[in-house]
Amino acid sequence: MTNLTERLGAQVRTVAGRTPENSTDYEFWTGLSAALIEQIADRWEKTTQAYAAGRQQHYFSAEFLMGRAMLNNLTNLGMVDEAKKAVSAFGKNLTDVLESEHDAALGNGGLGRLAACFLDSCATQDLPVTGYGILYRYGLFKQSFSNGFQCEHPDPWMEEGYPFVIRREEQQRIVQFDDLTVRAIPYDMPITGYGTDNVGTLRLWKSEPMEEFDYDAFNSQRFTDAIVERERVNDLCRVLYPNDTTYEGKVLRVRQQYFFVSASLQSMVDNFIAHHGEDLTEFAAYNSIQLNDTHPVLAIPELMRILLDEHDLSWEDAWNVVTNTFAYTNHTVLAEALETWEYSIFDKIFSRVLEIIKEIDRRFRLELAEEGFDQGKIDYMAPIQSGRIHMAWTACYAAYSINGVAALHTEIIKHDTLHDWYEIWPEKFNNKTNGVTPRRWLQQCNPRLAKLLTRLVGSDAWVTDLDQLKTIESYVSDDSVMQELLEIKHANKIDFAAWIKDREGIDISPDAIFDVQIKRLHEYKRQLMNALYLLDLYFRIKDNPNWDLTPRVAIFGAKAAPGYVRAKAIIKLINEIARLVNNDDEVGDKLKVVFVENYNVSPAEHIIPAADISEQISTAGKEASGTGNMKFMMNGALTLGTLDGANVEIVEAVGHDNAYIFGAKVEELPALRENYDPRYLYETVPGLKRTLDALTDGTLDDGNTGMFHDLIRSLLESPGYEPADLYYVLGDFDAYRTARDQMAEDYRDQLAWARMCWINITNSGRFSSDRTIADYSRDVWKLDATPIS
Ligand code: 26V
Repeated sequence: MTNLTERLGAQVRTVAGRTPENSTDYEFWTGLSAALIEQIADRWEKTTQAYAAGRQQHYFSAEFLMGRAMLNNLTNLGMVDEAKKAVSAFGKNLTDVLESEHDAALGNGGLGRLAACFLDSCATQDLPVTGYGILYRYGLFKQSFSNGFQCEHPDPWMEEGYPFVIRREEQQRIVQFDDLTVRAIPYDMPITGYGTDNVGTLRLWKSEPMEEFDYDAFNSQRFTDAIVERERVNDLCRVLYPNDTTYEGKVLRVRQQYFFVSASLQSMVDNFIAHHGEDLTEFAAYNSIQLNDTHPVLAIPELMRILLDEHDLSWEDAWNVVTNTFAYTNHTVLAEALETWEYSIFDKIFSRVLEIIKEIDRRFRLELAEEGFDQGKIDYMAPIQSGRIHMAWTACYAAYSINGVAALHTEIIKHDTLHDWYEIWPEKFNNKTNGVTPRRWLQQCNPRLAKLLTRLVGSDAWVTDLDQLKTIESYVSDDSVMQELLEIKHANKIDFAAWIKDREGIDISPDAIFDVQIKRLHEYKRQLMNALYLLDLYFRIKDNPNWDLTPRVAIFGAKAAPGYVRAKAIIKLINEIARLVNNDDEVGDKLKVVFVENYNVSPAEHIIPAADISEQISTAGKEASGTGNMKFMMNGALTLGTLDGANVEIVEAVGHDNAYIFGAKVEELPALRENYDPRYLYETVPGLKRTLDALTDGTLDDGNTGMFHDLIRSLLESPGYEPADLYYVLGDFDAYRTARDQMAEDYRDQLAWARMCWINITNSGRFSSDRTIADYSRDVWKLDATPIS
C-alpha cells in the first residue's frame, strides 16, 4: 500500500462515512481532493508568506472560469500515476473519479478562462500574483435543449461541498454600502504550478450578514424582515451575470463589483502596513493591480477613499499612488459592452465613492483645459458625462498601462475606440497577445499527442517552454511521424465519438472531418454563417446524392445569454438543421450536425483534441483575440477563419499555406459597407436564396415563434438604427463556402494534411500563456520570480 492509498482510504471514510468499497466516485473525488490539500498545505502557507513581503501583483477579475481542478493539480504535483494506483486499490477508476467533478464555471467565456490560464502560468513561473474575485453560489447557468430551444438551469456548483476552497474566517473584512453593511469572507483556492513547490492563491469573496440574525427584528416579531435583510446580503454573491457582451445597469451587479474590490483592497492595504509600515505613499512600490476589463474599475475610487479617509493622505499623494498602481486590460471593442453606470445608482449606494469620482472628473477637466483641449473633447473623455459614469474612460485616465489582447485589437483601440487617450498618453498603451496554458490544453487533455512531443523533444521541457516545439518542426518531412500524428488524431476522434454517443445519442464516424465551432453564441461570431453553409451543403448533397464528398461532422457548443433573443434563435436554427440532416438517410455519414449541450471547460477538453478544423469566423475587427483558436492550434486542428483577433498572429506563425483564411479584412470593410446590398447577394449568390428561404418556407420549423423570420430580417432589412446584416454574414458567405469546400478537398490527402497540422502544433509556442505572463511581468508588472525552494 502506498502512502497515498492509505491517506485516500482514510479521507474517503471521513467524507462518506462508510467503507471505500461502498463509496461513490464523487466521494472518492472529495477524498482525493482532501488528500491533495493535505499534501500542499505547508508549501501554500510558505508561498503566501514569501509573496506577502515583496512586490506583488494582484489580478482583479469578476470572473475566473476555472473548470475542473483535480487533474490539473495531480499533474502539476506529479501525482497522476500514484493517484491511479491509489484509486484502483479500491476497485475504482481514476477517469471516472475525475469525471465526477463539477466544473467551477465562475465565468462566461474568454475573459474568465483567460484569468484562469494566467493564474496557472503565474504559479508555474513562481510569480507573486494573487487573483481576486467573487465566490458566486451559482456559476454560469446549465444549458439544456427542449425541442431545440435553449433552457437555462441553475448551477449550484459547490452545494455538495468543494474542498479546493478554504474559508479564511479570520481574514474577513467589512464592506460598507450606504444602505447595507456586509461581511466579506475570503475563500482561498490554491493554484498549483507545474514542477514547482510554489502554490499561488485565488481569493474569492463571499458576502455574509453582519450578524447571523437580527435578534431585535426577530424579537419584535418582525421575523420576516430579519430574514429578508439576511437574504439581501446573501443575494450579493448569489449569481454570476450570464451576459458577456451587452451591458445591463443592474444595481446588484455594481454592488458585486464594489463588494469584491473593496474587500480585496482592504486586505492588500492591511498586508502593506503589516510588512512595510504606515507610510502608504509607498504602496505602489509593492503593489500593482491588473484590472480585467472594466468590471473592477471601482477599485480606483475605492483605493482613493481608503487612502484619503482612512489613512489621511492628501489628494495629490493618494492620486500618485493610484496612478502608479492600476493597469487596465480592454477585452472588447463592441460598443454595447462598454460599462457606464447611472450617477443616481452610485449616489444611492456609495455616495462617498461618487464624491471621489466627481473630484477625479473635476480635476480631469481642469487638467485637459490647462493643456488647451477643446470643450467638446473634454466632455467626451471625462469620467462623468450626461449623468453617467464611464468605467473605461475612468480606467484610461487613472491607469499607468492600457493594453489590448492581440496585435490587431491593440491597433484598433489605439486608433479607434480609445484613440483620444492614445493621442494624449501614447506611452500607456501596449499589446499583450493572449495565451492559453499548455498544461491543461495540451498535456492533460491530449495525452497521446503529449507523449509523442515528449519523445521527439527528448524531454517534457516543452510543457513549461512551449517554444521548444519549434525544435521538432523538421519532423514535418518524416512520413512515419506524420503517420503517427494521424493515428493519434484518429484515436482521439474515436474517444470523442464514444463521448458524444454517450452524451447526445448520436453516431458519428471518426473518418469524417470534425469541423468545430465552440464559443459563446453571438452574432459577431457568426455561428449563423456556419449554419447557412451546412444548410447549403445539405441541399447540394440532395441535388447530387452520388456526390463523393469528404464526410463531415459539424460540431457546435455555445451558450446564449438568456435575454439575447436572436442568439437563442440561432441555437434553435442549428438544432433544426441537425434534425433535418441527421435524419435523412440519403445524407447518411456524409454530413452530421452535433450541438453539444451545456458547453463548458471540461467538454472543451474532450472536443479540442479530436478536432480537425477550428472555425474562427468572426466579422473582421470584432473578436478582440479569441483563445479557443490557440487551443485548437496546439492540438493540431487547422484554423478556418477571418483575419481577426489572434487569428492574424496564428497565420503569421504558420504561414498562409497552413490555414484557411477568407473574407473581408478589417481595413476593407468600411468601403465594402458603403454600397452594401445584402438583398442583391441573396438574389445572386448561387444557392443563397434557397438556403435562406428554407428558414421560412416550412423546411425548418421554429415552433411558430417567428424567430427564423427575424433572422432573415436581420440579414436583409435595416431596422433604421443600424444597417442590414451588421455582421456581414452574406458579404462573406461565398468566400467562406469556397474556403470550406477547398478544405474538405484537401483533407483527402492525409499525409499533406498531417504536415499542416504539425506546422500548427510546432509553431504554437507564442500562444502559451507562459509567454503572455512573462511579457506582462517584465513590461507592466515589474515582478521578480519568488521561488520558495
Ligand atoms: C463584458 C460585459 C459587459 C457588461 C455586461 C457584463 C459583461 C461581462 C463580461 C464582459 C466581457 C466581455 C469581454 C470578453 O469576454 N472578451 C473576450 O475576451 C477574451 C480574452 O481576452 C478574448 O479572447 C475574446 O476575443 C473577447 O471577446
